[in-house]
Amino acid sequence: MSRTPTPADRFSFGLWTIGYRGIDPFGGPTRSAMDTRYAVEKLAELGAAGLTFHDDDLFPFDATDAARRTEIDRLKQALADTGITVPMVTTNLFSHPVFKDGGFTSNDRAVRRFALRKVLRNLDLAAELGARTFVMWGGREGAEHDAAKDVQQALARYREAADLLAEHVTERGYDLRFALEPKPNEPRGDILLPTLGHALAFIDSLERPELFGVNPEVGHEQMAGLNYAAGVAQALYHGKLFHLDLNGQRGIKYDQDLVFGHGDLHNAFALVDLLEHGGPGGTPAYDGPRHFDFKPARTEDDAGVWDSVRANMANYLLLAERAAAFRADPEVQEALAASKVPELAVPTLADGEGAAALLADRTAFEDFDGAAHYDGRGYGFVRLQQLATEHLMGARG
Ligand code: ASC
Ligand code: MN
Ligand code: MN
Ligand code: MN
Repeated sequence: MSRTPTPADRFSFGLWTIGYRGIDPFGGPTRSAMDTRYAVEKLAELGAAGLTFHDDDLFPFDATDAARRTEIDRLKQALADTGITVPMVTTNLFSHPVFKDGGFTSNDRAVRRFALRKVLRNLDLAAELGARTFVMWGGREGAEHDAAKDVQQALARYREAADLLAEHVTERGYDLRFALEPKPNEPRGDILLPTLGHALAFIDSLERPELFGVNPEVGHEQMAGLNYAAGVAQALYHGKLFHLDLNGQRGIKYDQDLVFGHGDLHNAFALVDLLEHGGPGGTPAYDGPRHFDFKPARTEDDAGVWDSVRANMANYLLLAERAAAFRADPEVQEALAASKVPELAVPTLADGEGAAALLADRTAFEDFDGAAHYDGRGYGFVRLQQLATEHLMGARG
Protein backbone atom coordinates (compact mmCIF):
# COMPACT_ATOMS: atom_id res chain seq x y z
CA MET A 1 0.00 0.00 0.00
CA SER A 2 1.38 3.38 -0.94
CA ARG A 3 0.41 6.58 0.82
CA THR A 4 -1.57 7.81 -2.17
CA PRO A 5 -5.07 6.32 -2.26
CA THR A 6 -6.00 4.39 -5.38
CA PRO A 7 -9.16 2.43 -6.24
CA ALA A 8 -7.22 -0.76 -5.35
CA ASP A 9 -7.41 0.36 -1.71
CA ARG A 10 -11.23 0.02 -1.97
CA PHE A 11 -12.04 3.21 -0.05
CA SER A 12 -15.70 4.21 -0.17
CA PHE A 13 -17.73 7.07 1.28
CA GLY A 14 -21.39 7.62 2.01
CA LEU A 15 -23.06 10.36 0.01
CA TRP A 16 -24.54 11.46 3.35
CA THR A 17 -21.03 11.84 4.82
CA ILE A 18 -19.51 14.25 2.32
CA GLY A 19 -22.98 15.74 1.81
CA TYR A 20 -23.51 16.35 5.54
CA ARG A 21 -24.55 19.98 5.86
CA GLY A 22 -23.75 20.37 9.53
CA ILE A 23 -27.26 20.09 10.93
CA ASP A 24 -27.21 19.05 14.59
CA PRO A 25 -29.86 19.15 17.34
CA PHE A 26 -28.85 22.72 18.21
CA GLY A 27 -28.23 24.35 14.88
CA GLY A 28 -29.05 24.46 11.22
CA PRO A 29 -26.83 23.82 8.22
CA THR A 30 -23.45 25.51 7.85
CA ARG A 31 -22.85 24.25 4.31
CA SER A 32 -24.96 24.14 1.18
CA ALA A 33 -26.26 20.98 -0.46
CA MET A 34 -23.73 18.97 -2.46
CA ASP A 35 -24.44 17.95 -6.02
CA THR A 36 -24.13 14.21 -6.61
CA ARG A 37 -22.04 14.52 -9.75
CA TYR A 38 -19.61 16.88 -8.01
CA ALA A 39 -19.34 14.39 -5.13
CA VAL A 40 -18.56 11.49 -7.46
CA GLU A 41 -16.00 13.47 -9.44
CA LYS A 42 -14.20 14.66 -6.29
CA LEU A 43 -14.08 11.14 -4.85
CA ALA A 44 -12.57 9.85 -8.08
CA GLU A 45 -10.03 12.68 -8.12
CA LEU A 46 -8.95 11.85 -4.55
CA GLY A 47 -8.48 8.13 -5.25
CA ALA A 48 -11.60 6.63 -3.68
CA ALA A 49 -13.24 3.62 -5.29
CA GLY A 50 -16.84 3.74 -4.16
CA LEU A 51 -19.87 5.79 -3.26
CA THR A 52 -22.68 4.53 -1.03
CA PHE A 53 -26.02 6.15 -0.26
CA HIS A 54 -29.42 5.99 1.38
CA ASP A 55 -32.30 6.30 -1.07
CA ASP A 56 -33.17 9.69 0.45
CA ASP A 57 -29.60 10.98 -0.09
CA LEU A 58 -30.04 10.59 -3.83
CA PHE A 59 -33.64 11.77 -4.29
CA PRO A 60 -36.18 13.30 -1.89
CA PHE A 61 -38.46 11.02 0.16
CA ASP A 62 -41.48 12.16 -1.84
CA ALA A 63 -39.82 12.32 -5.28
CA THR A 64 -42.05 11.45 -8.22
CA ASP A 65 -41.05 8.36 -10.19
CA ALA A 66 -39.71 10.60 -12.94
CA ALA A 67 -37.65 12.78 -10.60
CA ARG A 68 -36.28 9.67 -8.89
CA ARG A 69 -35.26 8.17 -12.24
CA THR A 70 -33.59 11.43 -13.30
CA GLU A 71 -31.37 11.35 -10.20
CA ILE A 72 -30.55 7.67 -10.66
CA ASP A 73 -29.61 8.23 -14.28
CA ARG A 74 -27.46 11.25 -13.39
CA LEU A 75 -25.65 9.10 -10.83
CA LYS A 76 -25.16 6.28 -13.34
CA GLN A 77 -23.68 8.71 -15.84
CA ALA A 78 -21.28 10.11 -13.22
CA LEU A 79 -20.25 6.56 -12.28
CA ALA A 80 -19.66 5.64 -15.90
CA ASP A 81 -17.59 8.80 -16.45
CA THR A 82 -15.36 8.32 -13.40
CA GLY A 83 -15.15 4.57 -12.71
CA ILE A 84 -16.55 5.04 -9.21
CA THR A 85 -18.68 2.05 -8.16
CA VAL A 86 -21.54 1.58 -5.69
CA PRO A 87 -20.48 -1.30 -3.42
CA MET A 88 -23.24 -0.74 -0.86
CA VAL A 89 -26.70 0.79 -0.68
CA THR A 90 -28.85 1.44 2.38
CA THR A 91 -32.33 2.77 3.12
CA ASN A 92 -33.36 5.75 5.18
CA LEU A 93 -35.99 4.54 7.66
CA PHE A 94 -35.19 7.24 10.19
CA SER A 95 -35.58 10.81 8.88
CA HIS A 96 -39.21 11.11 7.84
CA PRO A 97 -41.68 11.74 10.70
CA VAL A 98 -43.61 8.62 9.74
CA PHE A 99 -40.67 6.62 11.13
CA LYS A 100 -40.64 8.37 14.51
CA ASP A 101 -41.36 5.04 16.23
CA GLY A 102 -39.24 3.01 13.79
CA GLY A 103 -39.71 1.34 10.44
CA PHE A 104 -39.70 -2.45 10.65
CA THR A 105 -40.57 -2.36 14.35
CA SER A 106 -42.93 0.62 14.60
CA ASN A 107 -45.92 -0.14 16.78
CA ASP A 108 -48.00 0.99 13.78
CA ARG A 109 -48.47 -1.91 11.35
CA ALA A 110 -49.16 0.35 8.35
CA VAL A 111 -45.80 2.06 8.93
CA ARG A 112 -44.12 -1.35 9.03
CA ARG A 113 -45.68 -2.32 5.70
CA PHE A 114 -44.66 1.03 4.17
CA ALA A 115 -41.11 0.58 5.45
CA LEU A 116 -40.90 -2.84 3.84
CA ARG A 117 -42.06 -1.47 0.52
CA LYS A 118 -39.52 1.38 0.71
CA VAL A 119 -36.72 -1.10 1.30
CA LEU A 120 -37.89 -3.57 -1.37
CA ARG A 121 -37.82 -0.78 -3.91
CA ASN A 122 -34.36 0.24 -2.79
CA LEU A 123 -33.13 -3.37 -3.03
CA ASP A 124 -34.07 -3.32 -6.70
CA LEU A 125 -32.06 -0.12 -7.11
CA ALA A 126 -29.09 -1.63 -5.24
CA ALA A 127 -29.14 -4.59 -7.63
CA GLU A 128 -29.46 -2.27 -10.64
CA LEU A 129 -26.31 -0.43 -9.55
CA GLY A 130 -24.36 -3.63 -8.88
CA ALA A 131 -24.10 -3.19 -5.11
CA ARG A 132 -23.10 -6.39 -3.26
CA THR A 133 -24.03 -5.30 0.26
CA PHE A 134 -27.24 -3.85 1.64
CA VAL A 135 -26.81 -2.21 5.03
CA MET A 136 -29.60 -2.10 7.58
CA TRP A 137 -29.05 0.50 10.28
CA GLY A 138 -32.20 0.60 12.37
CA GLY A 139 -31.59 3.92 14.06
CA ARG A 140 -35.24 4.48 14.93
CA GLU A 141 -35.92 0.84 15.83
CA GLY A 142 -36.03 1.31 19.58
CA ALA A 143 -37.68 3.22 22.39
CA GLU A 144 -37.31 5.69 25.22
CA HIS A 145 -40.04 4.18 27.38
CA ASP A 146 -39.95 0.58 28.54
CA ALA A 147 -43.72 0.15 28.67
CA ALA A 148 -44.07 1.47 25.13
CA LYS A 149 -42.14 -1.27 23.34
CA ASP A 150 -42.63 -5.00 23.56
CA VAL A 151 -39.05 -5.93 22.73
CA GLN A 152 -39.82 -9.61 22.07
CA GLN A 153 -42.49 -8.67 19.54
CA ALA A 154 -40.30 -5.94 18.06
CA LEU A 155 -37.58 -8.53 17.42
CA ALA A 156 -40.17 -10.86 15.88
CA ARG A 157 -41.23 -8.05 13.51
CA TYR A 158 -37.55 -7.28 12.75
CA ARG A 159 -37.08 -10.95 11.88
CA GLU A 160 -40.22 -10.92 9.72
CA ALA A 161 -38.80 -7.96 7.79
CA ALA A 162 -35.35 -9.51 7.38
CA ASP A 163 -36.86 -12.79 6.19
CA LEU A 164 -39.03 -11.04 3.62
CA LEU A 165 -36.13 -9.01 2.24
CA ALA A 166 -33.98 -12.13 1.99
CA GLU A 167 -36.83 -13.90 0.20
CA HIS A 168 -37.01 -11.05 -2.33
CA VAL A 169 -33.27 -11.09 -2.99
CA THR A 170 -33.33 -14.87 -3.40
CA GLU A 171 -36.36 -14.89 -5.70
CA ARG A 172 -34.93 -12.17 -7.90
CA GLY A 173 -31.51 -13.84 -7.96
CA TYR A 174 -29.71 -10.70 -6.75
CA ASP A 175 -26.05 -11.07 -5.74
CA LEU A 176 -26.67 -9.07 -2.55
CA ARG A 177 -26.08 -9.78 1.12
CA PHE A 178 -27.37 -7.87 4.12
CA ALA A 179 -25.21 -6.27 6.82
CA LEU A 180 -26.89 -5.29 10.10
CA GLU A 181 -25.37 -2.22 11.72
CA PRO A 182 -25.57 -2.11 15.52
CA LYS A 183 -25.76 1.09 17.55
CA PRO A 184 -26.61 1.32 21.26
CA ASN A 185 -28.56 4.59 21.27
CA GLU A 186 -29.15 7.86 19.35
CA PRO A 187 -31.50 8.86 17.94
CA ARG A 188 -33.57 6.49 20.15
CA GLY A 189 -32.90 6.24 23.88
CA ASP A 190 -32.25 2.55 23.33
CA ILE A 191 -31.91 0.91 19.93
CA LEU A 192 -32.66 -2.74 19.14
CA LEU A 193 -29.56 -4.80 18.23
CA PRO A 194 -27.42 -2.35 20.25
CA THR A 195 -24.05 -4.08 19.78
CA LEU A 196 -22.29 -6.45 17.43
CA GLY A 197 -22.98 -9.35 19.76
CA HIS A 198 -26.72 -8.67 19.83
CA ALA A 199 -26.79 -8.52 16.02
CA LEU A 200 -24.84 -11.77 15.64
CA ALA A 201 -27.24 -13.54 17.96
CA PHE A 202 -30.26 -12.13 16.09
CA ILE A 203 -28.92 -13.42 12.77
CA ASP A 204 -29.19 -16.96 14.15
CA SER A 205 -32.97 -16.51 14.44
CA LEU A 206 -33.43 -15.76 10.71
CA GLU A 207 -34.70 -18.00 7.93
CA ARG A 208 -31.67 -17.38 5.70
CA PRO A 209 -28.87 -16.56 8.15
CA GLU A 210 -26.24 -17.05 5.45
CA LEU A 211 -27.44 -13.88 3.73
CA PHE A 212 -26.89 -11.76 6.85
CA GLY A 213 -23.73 -10.39 8.41
CA VAL A 214 -22.79 -7.23 10.26
CA ASN A 215 -21.62 -3.72 9.44
CA PRO A 216 -19.88 -2.59 12.62
CA GLU A 217 -19.17 1.14 13.00
CA VAL A 218 -16.19 2.25 15.08
CA GLY A 219 -18.05 4.92 17.03
CA HIS A 220 -21.17 2.85 17.60
CA GLU A 221 -19.30 0.07 19.42
CA GLN A 222 -17.25 2.64 21.33
CA MET A 223 -20.43 4.43 22.43
CA ALA A 224 -21.20 1.16 24.24
CA GLY A 225 -17.73 1.20 25.82
CA LEU A 226 -16.63 -1.76 23.70
CA ASN A 227 -13.36 -2.57 21.95
CA TYR A 228 -14.07 -2.14 18.23
CA ALA A 229 -11.12 -4.16 16.92
CA ALA A 230 -11.99 -7.04 19.26
CA GLY A 231 -15.63 -6.93 18.10
CA VAL A 232 -14.56 -6.98 14.46
CA ALA A 233 -12.37 -9.98 15.27
CA GLN A 234 -15.41 -11.80 16.63
CA ALA A 235 -17.41 -10.91 13.51
CA LEU A 236 -14.56 -12.40 11.44
CA TYR A 237 -14.57 -15.51 13.64
CA HIS A 238 -18.24 -16.03 12.76
CA GLY A 239 -17.63 -15.29 9.06
CA LYS A 240 -19.96 -12.32 9.41
CA LEU A 241 -17.84 -9.26 8.62
CA PHE A 242 -19.75 -8.29 5.47
CA HIS A 243 -18.92 -4.56 5.57
CA LEU A 244 -17.66 -1.94 8.02
CA ASP A 245 -18.09 1.75 8.86
CA LEU A 246 -14.82 3.47 9.76
CA ASN A 247 -14.77 6.70 11.74
CA GLY A 248 -13.55 8.20 15.00
CA GLN A 249 -15.11 8.54 18.44
CA ARG A 250 -13.73 9.82 21.72
CA GLY A 251 -15.33 7.94 24.53
CA ILE A 252 -18.88 7.23 25.61
CA LYS A 253 -20.83 10.24 24.43
CA TYR A 254 -22.97 11.30 21.46
CA ASP A 255 -22.17 9.76 18.07
CA GLN A 256 -19.26 11.91 16.93
CA ASP A 257 -18.55 10.43 13.48
CA LEU A 258 -15.05 11.96 13.51
CA VAL A 259 -12.45 11.21 10.85
CA PHE A 260 -11.02 7.69 11.12
CA GLY A 261 -7.95 7.94 13.38
CA HIS A 262 -9.14 11.13 15.09
CA GLY A 263 -10.56 9.08 17.96
CA ASP A 264 -8.97 6.10 19.69
CA LEU A 265 -5.81 5.85 17.60
CA HIS A 266 -4.46 2.78 19.40
CA ASN A 267 -7.61 0.86 18.60
CA ALA A 268 -7.55 2.14 15.01
CA PHE A 269 -4.03 0.72 14.73
CA ALA A 270 -5.21 -2.62 16.16
CA LEU A 271 -8.09 -2.63 13.68
CA VAL A 272 -5.98 -1.92 10.59
CA ASP A 273 -3.43 -4.49 11.78
CA LEU A 274 -6.29 -7.00 12.11
CA LEU A 275 -7.81 -6.22 8.70
CA GLU A 276 -4.46 -6.24 6.91
CA HIS A 277 -2.66 -9.05 8.79
CA GLY A 278 -5.28 -10.99 10.75
CA GLY A 279 -5.88 -13.70 8.14
CA PRO A 280 -4.09 -17.06 7.90
CA GLY A 281 -0.30 -16.61 7.90
CA GLY A 282 -0.56 -12.84 8.31
CA THR A 283 -2.62 -12.29 5.15
CA PRO A 284 -5.49 -9.76 5.07
CA ALA A 285 -8.51 -10.88 7.09
CA TYR A 286 -11.05 -8.82 5.11
CA ASP A 287 -11.24 -8.00 1.42
CA GLY A 288 -14.37 -5.82 1.33
CA PRO A 289 -14.71 -2.05 1.03
CA ARG A 290 -12.97 0.22 3.53
CA HIS A 291 -16.02 2.38 4.01
CA PHE A 292 -16.00 5.69 5.87
CA ASP A 293 -19.16 6.77 7.67
CA PHE A 294 -18.02 10.05 9.19
CA LYS A 295 -19.39 13.56 9.36
CA PRO A 296 -17.17 16.45 8.28
CA ALA A 297 -17.27 18.86 11.25
CA ARG A 298 -19.84 21.64 10.89
CA THR A 299 -17.02 24.15 11.41
CA GLU A 300 -15.65 23.23 7.95
CA ASP A 301 -16.32 24.66 4.50
CA ASP A 302 -16.24 22.70 1.24
CA ALA A 303 -12.42 22.60 1.24
CA GLY A 304 -12.57 21.26 4.78
CA VAL A 305 -14.94 18.50 3.68
CA TRP A 306 -12.37 17.26 1.16
CA ASP A 307 -9.54 17.68 3.66
CA SER A 308 -11.58 15.36 5.88
CA VAL A 309 -12.03 12.84 3.07
CA ARG A 310 -8.28 12.87 2.43
CA ALA A 311 -7.59 12.52 6.15
CA ASN A 312 -9.71 9.36 6.46
CA MET A 313 -7.84 7.64 3.65
CA ALA A 314 -4.43 8.98 4.70
CA ASN A 315 -4.91 7.71 8.24
CA TYR A 316 -5.90 4.26 7.01
CA LEU A 317 -2.87 4.08 4.72
CA LEU A 318 -0.49 5.41 7.38
CA LEU A 319 -1.82 2.88 9.89
CA ALA A 320 -1.45 0.11 7.29
CA GLU A 321 2.16 1.19 6.78
CA ARG A 322 2.76 1.24 10.54
CA ALA A 323 1.11 -2.17 10.98
CA ALA A 324 3.30 -3.66 8.24
CA ALA A 325 6.42 -2.27 9.95
CA PHE A 326 5.20 -3.65 13.29
CA ARG A 327 4.69 -7.13 11.81
CA ALA A 328 8.08 -7.08 10.02
CA ASP A 329 10.13 -5.99 13.03
CA PRO A 330 12.23 -8.93 14.37
CA GLU A 331 12.04 -7.46 17.88
CA VAL A 332 8.25 -7.53 17.68
CA GLN A 333 8.31 -11.13 16.50
CA GLU A 334 10.57 -12.02 19.41
CA ALA A 335 8.30 -10.15 21.84
CA LEU A 336 5.21 -11.87 20.44
CA ALA A 337 6.86 -15.25 20.98
CA ALA A 338 7.96 -14.28 24.50
CA SER A 339 4.34 -13.31 25.21
CA LYS A 340 3.22 -16.71 23.84
CA VAL A 341 0.87 -15.01 21.39
CA PRO A 342 1.50 -17.66 18.68
CA GLU A 343 0.93 -20.44 21.24
CA LEU A 344 -2.76 -19.51 21.41
CA ALA A 345 -3.07 -20.94 17.88
CA VAL A 346 -2.06 -24.40 19.14
CA PRO A 347 -5.15 -26.48 19.97
CA THR A 348 -5.50 -27.17 23.68
CA LEU A 349 -6.13 -30.84 23.05
CA ALA A 350 -3.97 -33.20 21.02
CA ASP A 351 -5.41 -34.49 17.76
CA GLY A 352 -8.28 -36.82 18.65
CA GLU A 353 -7.81 -36.32 22.38
CA GLY A 354 -11.11 -36.43 24.27
CA ALA A 355 -12.19 -35.98 27.86
CA ALA A 356 -11.07 -39.50 28.92
CA ALA A 357 -7.57 -38.99 27.55
CA LEU A 358 -7.29 -35.58 29.20
CA LEU A 359 -8.45 -37.08 32.48
CA ALA A 360 -5.75 -39.74 32.14
CA ASP A 361 -3.01 -37.16 31.57
CA ARG A 362 -1.54 -36.61 35.03
CA THR A 363 0.79 -33.85 33.76
CA ALA A 364 -2.28 -31.75 33.00
CA PHE A 365 -3.55 -31.71 36.56
CA GLU A 366 -2.26 -33.99 39.30
CA ASP A 367 1.40 -33.26 38.50
CA PHE A 368 0.83 -29.70 37.22
CA ASP A 369 2.62 -27.26 39.47
CA GLY A 370 1.03 -23.89 38.78
CA ALA A 371 3.50 -21.92 40.85
CA ALA A 372 6.56 -23.59 39.38
CA HIS A 373 5.12 -23.32 35.88
CA TYR A 374 5.59 -19.60 35.68
CA ASP A 375 8.49 -19.39 38.06
CA GLY A 376 7.64 -15.74 38.76
CA ARG A 377 7.90 -14.80 35.07
CA GLY A 378 5.38 -12.43 33.50
CA TYR A 379 3.96 -12.40 30.00
CA GLY A 380 5.64 -9.24 28.75
CA PHE A 381 2.41 -7.79 27.36
CA VAL A 382 3.33 -4.24 28.32
CA ARG A 383 6.61 -4.45 26.40
CA LEU A 384 4.66 -5.71 23.39
CA GLN A 385 2.12 -2.89 23.60
CA GLN A 386 4.96 -0.36 23.90
CA LEU A 387 6.53 -1.76 20.73
CA ALA A 388 3.16 -1.33 19.03
CA THR A 389 2.94 2.21 20.37
CA GLU A 390 6.42 3.11 19.13
CA HIS A 391 5.60 1.72 15.68
CA LEU A 392 2.31 3.60 15.73
CA MET A 393 4.19 6.83 16.49
CA GLY A 394 6.69 6.19 13.70
CA ALA A 395 9.55 5.92 16.17
CA ARG A 396 10.78 2.58 14.84
CA GLY A 397 11.16 3.00 11.10
C1 ASC B 1 -26.44 4.77 8.18
C2 ASC B 1 -25.35 4.41 8.96
C3 ASC B 1 -25.31 5.20 10.00
C4 ASC B 1 -26.39 6.16 9.90
C5 ASC B 1 -25.92 7.58 9.95
C6 ASC B 1 -26.92 8.52 9.36
O1 ASC B 1 -26.80 4.20 7.18
O2 ASC B 1 -24.47 3.48 8.73
O3 ASC B 1 -24.48 5.11 10.99
O4 ASC B 1 -27.05 5.85 8.70
O5 ASC B 1 -24.69 7.71 9.30
O6 ASC B 1 -26.58 9.79 9.75
MN1 MN C 1 -21.85 7.06 13.90
MN1 MN D 1 -22.80 3.84 10.06
MN1 MN E 1 -23.62 7.04 11.73
